[in-house]
Amino acid sequence: MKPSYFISDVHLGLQEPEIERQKERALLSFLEHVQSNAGRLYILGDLFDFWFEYRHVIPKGYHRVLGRLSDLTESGVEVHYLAGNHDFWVRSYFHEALGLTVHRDPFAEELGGKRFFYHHGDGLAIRDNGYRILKKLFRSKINIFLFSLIHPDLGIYLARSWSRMSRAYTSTKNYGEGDGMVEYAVARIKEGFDYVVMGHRHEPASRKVGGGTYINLGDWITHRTYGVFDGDDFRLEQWN
Ligand SMILES: [Mn+2]
Repeated sequence: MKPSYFISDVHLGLQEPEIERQKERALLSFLEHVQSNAGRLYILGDLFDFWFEYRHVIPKGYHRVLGRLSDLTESGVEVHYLAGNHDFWVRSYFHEALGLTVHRDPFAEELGGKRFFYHHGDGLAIRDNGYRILKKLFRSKINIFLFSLIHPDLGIYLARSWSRMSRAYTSTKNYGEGDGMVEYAVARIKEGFDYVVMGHRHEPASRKVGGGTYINLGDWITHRTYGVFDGDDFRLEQWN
């Protein structure tokens, strides 16, 4: 089988323009590598620091990455995109224009005879009811509709400021072992999954637990890590 590649938390658009250019260059070369080697690519959330898709408008500045994703699917690579907490508002564009398979919720599948479970990783922390309420508000159809009526220049400006604040806030919280992700993975592994793959934490991790493996893909802000599964082994590597 052709290997499958996994990334998460690229957070395109988060940093200063010069840093964003470097990150984009690295991501484009990674995607080129994926195109010539992979059977599948999994993007497990927060590809963008903020993405909102209007009926007729998409955020500008990402055409190279979007074009490369479209090249991937055109050349026969299956691309799965699981929406994260920063890019939940994907609508039909990624599927209809770029050919990706979009998942809004955690999903499972069998890959090379192994059972995989994918979850972005948000909303699992113990005592994080505040976030769980916010998540319901952000995902509510009526709120999404109301937000879509704000002019994009204002809407995207507000959302980007909010997104930065939220990230600054999240990074001051240290959930440590209480981030709920390992516990969640252990529960899925008990149900019979071999691999539970997540992002969101921005800290790469690969840990054997109870006959399975918990993977955290890290991020592309500081680590530039990705996962690769060739049918036998899941490896976490760094893209240079
Ligand atoms: Mn996240």
